[in-house]
Amino acid sequence: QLEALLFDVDGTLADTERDGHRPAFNMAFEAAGLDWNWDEALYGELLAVTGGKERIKFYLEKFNTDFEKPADFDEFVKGLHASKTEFYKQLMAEGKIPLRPGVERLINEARSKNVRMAVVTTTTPANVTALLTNTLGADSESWFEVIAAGDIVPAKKPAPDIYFWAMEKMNVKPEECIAFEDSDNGIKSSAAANVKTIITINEYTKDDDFSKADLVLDQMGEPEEGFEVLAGEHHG
Ligand code: XBP
Ligand code: MG
Repeated sequence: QLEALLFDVDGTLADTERDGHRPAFNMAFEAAGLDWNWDEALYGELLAVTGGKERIKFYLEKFNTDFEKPADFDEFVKGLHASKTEFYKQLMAEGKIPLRPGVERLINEARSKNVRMAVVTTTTPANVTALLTNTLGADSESWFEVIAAGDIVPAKKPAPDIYFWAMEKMNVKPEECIAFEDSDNGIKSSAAANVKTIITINEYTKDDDFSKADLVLDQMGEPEEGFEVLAGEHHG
């Protein structure tokens, strides 16, 4: 019995990484007087680590080892990341990042059939609010019973913790849910939580390993829109 749809955000609901998060990070770096610049290729490598603060630290460990860390390094990263969130919200308010094809239809159908919904993401809660309100409307956050996001659990995806947290809040079992994800870290997280997962790939994730997915699609749009089943079965 299907009870709930569990939605990842970045890459799944919208293509937020390349034109949303990435430029917002760069704007925050510039505002802080840092000469760091994350181009699209580098950002693809940085996506190996989820969470913005974690990603900044990963960048310094792996790609910018010459940078002299300030004594209050954690606070420094926190501040930089808070600034990035402000820039990200601005970008969302400009409305340049639309939902991916089929997402709005799916959400509306779930609502009309009283299928419960939740957001399960590693991104900052304010980013979820910004995306939803600027695409689906001011009250759309309330359509989601639970918004599991950001630092709610310390171990972010690929750990299953955020899925377990959301399902516990909703009092649902994994077998009563379907997860929607777009990435390697996403499927690792949902699969480890034993939730059946539908993947919609994107430019950054198209070569990821989705062997644990139940269905791999290029998008959630209707067949007329160029719908293509890449793996798994498509019923009707
Ligand atoms: C997205 C992420 C996040 C965002 C940045 O994961 O990995 O880190 O890139 O968001 P998901 P913050 O697809 O699971 O949502 O800077 O707010 O952490
Ligand atoms: Mg994602």
